[in-house]
Amino acid sequence: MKITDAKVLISSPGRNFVTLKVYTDQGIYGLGDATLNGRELAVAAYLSEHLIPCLIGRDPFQSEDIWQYFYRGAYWRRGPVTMASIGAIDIALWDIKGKALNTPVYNLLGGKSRTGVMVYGHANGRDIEETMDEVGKYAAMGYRAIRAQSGIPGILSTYGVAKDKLYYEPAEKGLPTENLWSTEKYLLHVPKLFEALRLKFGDDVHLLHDAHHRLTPIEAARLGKSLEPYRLFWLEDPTPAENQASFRLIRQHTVTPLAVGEVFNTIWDCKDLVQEQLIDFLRTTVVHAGGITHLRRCADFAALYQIRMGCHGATDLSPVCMGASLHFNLWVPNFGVQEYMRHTPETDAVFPHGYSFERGYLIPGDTPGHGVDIDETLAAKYPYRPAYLPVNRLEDGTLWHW
Ligand code: CS2
Ligand code: MG
Repeated sequence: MKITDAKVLISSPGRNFVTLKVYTDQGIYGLGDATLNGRELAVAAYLSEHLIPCLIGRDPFQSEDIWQYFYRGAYWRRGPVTMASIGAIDIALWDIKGKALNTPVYNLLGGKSRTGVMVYGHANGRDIEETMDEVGKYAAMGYRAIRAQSGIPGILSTYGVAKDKLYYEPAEKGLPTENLWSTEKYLLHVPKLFEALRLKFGDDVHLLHDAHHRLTPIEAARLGKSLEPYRLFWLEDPTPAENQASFRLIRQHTVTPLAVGEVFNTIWDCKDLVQEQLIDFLRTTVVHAGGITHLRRCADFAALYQIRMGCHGATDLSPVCMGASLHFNLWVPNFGVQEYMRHTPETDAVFPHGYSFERGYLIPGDTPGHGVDIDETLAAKYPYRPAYLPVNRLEDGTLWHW
């Protein structure tokens, strides 16, 4: 089999998605997600200008060699743009292989290790009351794991707290907006939220929280410690992880489980965190970690240290990424949970897919490949619109962690 062509499709059915379509000489095509929130066109250009010309003529079954060729051959290794581009190609090649062999991708990885993929939903509200109501709605929908974020008294708008509840979108149209942030107010508020949630919902539901890299290590340690009575499933991104050693300080003070990695793109980003057992869940996902080929390597490495996978699954990862991620998660032995922020009906219509939600689990379906397609005619009706994540400043104007 030979790759004959590939093209990049950019579409914005409510939010921007970059999709790679790879064609073969046997009439089979594969799809890969290449979306990098707020930097979409950089990945599109990297693929069209630099990778696609080198991809044509290769055998799609040699996905390992193609991965190594693009990773090692470029000389310039790693980084989100490079790795999302390689990731898109890799996802498309696994899709082609599954279709050619008439089997779902999870069978190529080693088959089912479980019957469904436990997912967590996003409950968020302006205050504790509204957040409790939202958690109640997710529990009623059958979710077994729920992430809770609440507005903070005295802070105008809080990242992660949205007007649209079921279809929360982190980026905003136009140039980046700026939010104000106060760590002091946040640290006082969050334990009150989780105390109220445990009182109302008891012990059966898994509760999660995302700190969005906003804290210093000692502040993160304090938050983890103050949340211990409420037994979180995880506390996510408590502090930025460029300096992986920061997590030693957090670990010295708290047993609240930690989840990190949605901004990671290679195994090197998590090397010390994993080897020193400084985290409990690795959140890197298929597209941003160079595809299934590299994410599998990260997961196997993490498994040696009893760290489980908890892949990022916000709305800015397209249904193509979600499809690939579900096959990966159905197989991966050290699975924890998968994030599931529901896509809008417009997005779902552009990306017809076989996965479905059942009683707190996503089931990938048995369609050959990863089971997600694109309706190109519909996609063409939604042209790209610039949109960015907000930027954060402290109350005195200091630029703060993302
Ligand atoms: C968040 C995301 O889902 C999460 O855990 O951190 O909303 C994240 O901010 C966006 O996906 C960034 O593009
Ligand atoms: Mg997050």
